[in-house]
Amino acid sequence: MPSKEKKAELFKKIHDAVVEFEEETTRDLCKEALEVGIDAYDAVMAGLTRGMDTVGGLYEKNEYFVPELLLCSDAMYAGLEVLRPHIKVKSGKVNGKIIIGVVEGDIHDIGKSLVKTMFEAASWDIFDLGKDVKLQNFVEELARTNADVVAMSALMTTSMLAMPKLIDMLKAQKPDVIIMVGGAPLSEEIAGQYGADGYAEDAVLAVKEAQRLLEASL
Ligand code: B1M
Repeated sequence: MPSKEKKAELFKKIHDAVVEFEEETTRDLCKEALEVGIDAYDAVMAGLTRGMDTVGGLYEKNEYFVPELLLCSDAMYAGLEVLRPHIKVKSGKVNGKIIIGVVEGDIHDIGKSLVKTMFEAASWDIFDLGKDVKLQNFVEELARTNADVVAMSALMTTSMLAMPKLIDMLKAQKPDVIIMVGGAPLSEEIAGQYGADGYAEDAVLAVKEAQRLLEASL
């Protein structure tokens, strides 16, 4: 096992590579992290995701603009591709079927992809609709798959406003479907106001909450 210092050093390097949009370096550092025995999930959270947090701060300070955000996102995704197959999540007593997507008007899909990765690692059946998904597409996918859970993501205070309408549409289609919402502008309180069954602050908690809600519904 790597020392605490070695881990911290590699996380910092991964963070910096994302911030400096060095796609190839991010990929290589993530491979190195796996080779030295670092947990893949820790590398995602302490390296890649922290990098994106810093990028967000630079954007807010007008030091980075949309082109830089796109390049940083590419670096983040390059690292995630390396780490994704190695992420382990404890499976619950039951694993369900889940539809996941980013609501219409919103193209931020990094968080959604992390959530999807965690559900994959927990052996759920996943139907990923992608980003900027028309509300009707969620409803049609629910009719097609009869999924247990629908998880919707939004990163903007504007796009999240579509969620209550979508929740009504989904509940009309399948009254007992479990609906979860997430994304930076959401909160437990807003989820309740929107009529969602669950909310999760991050990708790992999303799996735990979905497992809890599904077990409670059986
Ligand atoms: Co834009 N963007 N962006 N952006 N972007 C934000 C969101 C913003 C907050 C930046 C800012 O102004 N401070 C702001 C939104 C403001 C608002 O709320 N109104 C913003 C804006 C304004 C915009 C544009 C309008 C900019 C423009 O064009 N002028 C435009 C929007 C276009 C559109 O969507 N229609 C835009 C575009 C982009 C890029 C394409 C360049 C790029 C996205 C690339 C991509 O996703 N493929 C981008 C990025 C990278 C960001 C920031 C910097 C980072 C977002 C991110 O990936 N975070 C962001 C600023 C910030 O967040 N500080 C910003 C990392 C990710 C891991 O976190 O997505 O929160 P997050 O996911 C977490 C949790 O939230 C949770 O789990 C995840 C992992 O633990 N979670 C869920 C997420 N979904 C969940 C679903 C669940 C459960 C948990 O289901 C149950």
